[in-house]
Amino acid sequence: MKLISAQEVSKHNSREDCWVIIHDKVYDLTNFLPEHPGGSKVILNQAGKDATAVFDPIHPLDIIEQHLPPEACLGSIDPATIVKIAKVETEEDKRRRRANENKPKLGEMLNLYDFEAVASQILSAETWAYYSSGADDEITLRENHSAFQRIWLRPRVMRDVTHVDTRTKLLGYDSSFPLYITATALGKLGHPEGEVVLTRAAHTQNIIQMIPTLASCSLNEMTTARQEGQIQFFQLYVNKNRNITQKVIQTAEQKGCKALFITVDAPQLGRREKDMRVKFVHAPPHIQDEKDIRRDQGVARAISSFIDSGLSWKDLEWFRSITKMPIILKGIQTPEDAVLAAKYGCEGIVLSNHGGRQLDFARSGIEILPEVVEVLKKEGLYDKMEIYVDGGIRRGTDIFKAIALGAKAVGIGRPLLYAMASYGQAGVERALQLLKDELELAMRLAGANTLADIRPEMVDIKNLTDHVFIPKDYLFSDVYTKLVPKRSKL
Ligand code: 173
Repeated sequence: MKLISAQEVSKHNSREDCWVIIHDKVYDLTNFLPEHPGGSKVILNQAGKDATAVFDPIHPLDIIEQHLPPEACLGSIDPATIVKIAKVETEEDKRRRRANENKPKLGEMLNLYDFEAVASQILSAETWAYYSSGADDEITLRENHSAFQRIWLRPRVMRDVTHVDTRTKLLGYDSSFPLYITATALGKLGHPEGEVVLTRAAHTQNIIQMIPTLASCSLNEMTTARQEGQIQFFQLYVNKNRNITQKVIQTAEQKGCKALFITVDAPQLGRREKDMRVKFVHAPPHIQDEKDIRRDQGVARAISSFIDSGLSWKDLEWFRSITKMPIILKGIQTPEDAVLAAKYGCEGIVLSNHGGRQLDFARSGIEILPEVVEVLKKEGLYDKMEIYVDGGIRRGTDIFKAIALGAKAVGIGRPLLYAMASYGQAGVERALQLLKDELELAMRLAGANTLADIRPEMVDIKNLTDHVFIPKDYLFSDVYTKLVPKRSKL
């Protein structure tokens, strides 16, 4: 391959002539600029320079082969010509370095909020804003957890709880307890290795990982990181270009994914103002003119333009025709749609509002669970599908409540990203272990030896749909960041 000097690359630094270095290769991106889903501006900021550090968290490696013609790669950078510039530590870098050096020992993490508190200090302002944000006023984001606090327990005693077994099967696959790692985008913003860290932790803890369409790691990296016997599901964002959608689904299936979770609650991405706002604060002054500000909608919106807002029930037949994987709809929010999913033959549904990131004032998955179960039972459809719930799960008792109300398992997203960002694989493993231990304790104290013993009579839901009285959640309030981050005043 042709060797190109860094000095040569630096000359091609304009909209008309734009070269960048990514992983030691030189690319001519001039023609690609208008097509870049994240806009041309982010590429132009890197024109003539090494873009690897900016590229990596947002793009899986194989994206270059998929989207650029081979001739866009001009050659390799001549290593002898690279001038290493010592990185100057900014105030923000210093703050994060200190937070990392002074963080508590992993053993001091006693619950999921502890990880969240550490992550809020360690992550960059941009990543924290992106991961933690919810839609609009973040009412649903908070409601997802507070809904669990409107469910009280009715424990049974004297039941010989020497042995408690939390094991279950999800879509027929073993899981050490009724929880899976749900799909979350852009894992490398939290950890340099990205989603494969979750894959490894899922293996040691014997739980299932749902692989995201918009992971930082490539599908190949995540499926290759899987160990013998380990199970992965696949989360799909449906591309407007159905040829691409078909290829994505079939590749996931070939690479061993066992179920297809189609996200149905995001025909357009919600407004996450925390995510949008932080961009204005941190964007360099020359791109803060009004036109650019209006276009800058945060990282998620930039990379979500491919999602098909035309997705409809009639597409299910087509999905069925191109894959043998069971189909689960992720983001069902009413009994009406749960019934439709069953009638269309789906193997499962996830009662979810996308972690409070889509429609604000959508009700929580746990709140609609009893209604969904009741209606499905009435229609004779309850046994046709598995029901999952995600959003707001932070405690073993939350899992207990979901199982009591008829869920097969719960999904968990952000808390594991926070554990991964703070302590890597060991952090994720500890977070999962804590949840499992909490569930086991709740089962023992409530008199349930197995998941089948967790009965609807063990929960009191008479206040569940009451949205007036909400107990204050002190743990959450301590961690919750106001919409204008304090840090931005630095
Ligand atoms: O919630 C999200 O941030 C999300 O699902 C998403 C969707 C598209 C692009 C990036 C993230």
